[in-house]
Amino acid sequence: MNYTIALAGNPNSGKTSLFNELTGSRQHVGNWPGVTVDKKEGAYKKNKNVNILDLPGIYSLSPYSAEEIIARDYIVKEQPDAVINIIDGTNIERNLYLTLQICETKIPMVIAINMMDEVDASGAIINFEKLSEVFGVPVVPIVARNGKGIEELMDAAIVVAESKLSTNNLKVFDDNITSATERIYEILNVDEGSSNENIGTFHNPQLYWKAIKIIENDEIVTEELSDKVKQPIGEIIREAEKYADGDVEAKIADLRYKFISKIVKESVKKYTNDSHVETRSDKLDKILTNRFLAIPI
Ligand SMILES: Nc1nc2c(ncn2[C@@H]2O[C@H](COP(=O)(O)OP(=O)(O)O)[C@@H](O)[C@H]2O)c(=O)[nH]1
Ligand SMILES: [Mg+2]
Repeated sequence: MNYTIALAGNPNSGKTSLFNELTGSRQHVGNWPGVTVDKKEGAYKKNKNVNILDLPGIYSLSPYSAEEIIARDYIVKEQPDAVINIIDGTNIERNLYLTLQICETKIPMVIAINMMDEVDASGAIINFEKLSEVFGVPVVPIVARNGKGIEELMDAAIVVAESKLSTNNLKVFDDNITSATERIYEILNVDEGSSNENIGTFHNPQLYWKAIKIIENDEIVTEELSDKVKQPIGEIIREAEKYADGDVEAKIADLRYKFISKIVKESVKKYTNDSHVETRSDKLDKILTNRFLAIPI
């Protein structure tokens, strides 16, 4: 099977370092259509059937920059077989904001926690199993700069691409936002001519993603709406705005930050006392018992 695996992450998370380690010298650099943003592709050096694509570095999937539009159009419309979401392990809280938004697209995903050399040197301990349990996808520690952990990462990414494993349905939003999103989803679903049976089952992840973007007041997605649905959706948005003190986008961002902050509290320990620092073999044990790495390839 041929797979395309896209690297997505914040600027400076180590995407290019990982891309170079994975592809070696087999790289093709072009441009995304119509813009002067680099498009880098290359074959995985251990398996030429796997194509690696380096997406532009971004902080969110909101359409505020050319990079964000490119990355999200690619993930949502072209749909790679899997996304490797690369996270700077020394900055997990900030990096998870993008992770949550990639989760919303329901694209098959693996999380790579990079800069593990720096994380280890700082004495911080990241609970990969816990993160993996929360997101429902593999979480693999790596050092992109020297290639440590990247084979395990690619093994996990290929399993995820084969099994189309997307993340858990995370309960990020509160009841009001959730209900507004569900109602928008149902309107879009009927408009697309889907049968009634499917209403409310969220069988169509692309529509659910659109519903979230609409409630977030995303101009690009909103402009694409048909006249027929604009009015009933507008009512739902106005109702949601009342509840969110006029700014649903800010409310949603706030709910995402709260969710992330809870995850980080549960899964990252920043020890300063040396006696608490795990030994290397403790860490290796943890990595080897990661349930996803036990999947035979
Ligand atoms: N210590 C450490 N530095 C890294 C690692 N991976 C990348 N870097 C450094 O982090 C910086 C940003 O990396 P780069 O690959 O350019 O990130 P990009 O902006 O996501 O493409 C560079 O200075 C890299 O050398 C790593 O695993 N450990
Ligand atoms: Mg780069």
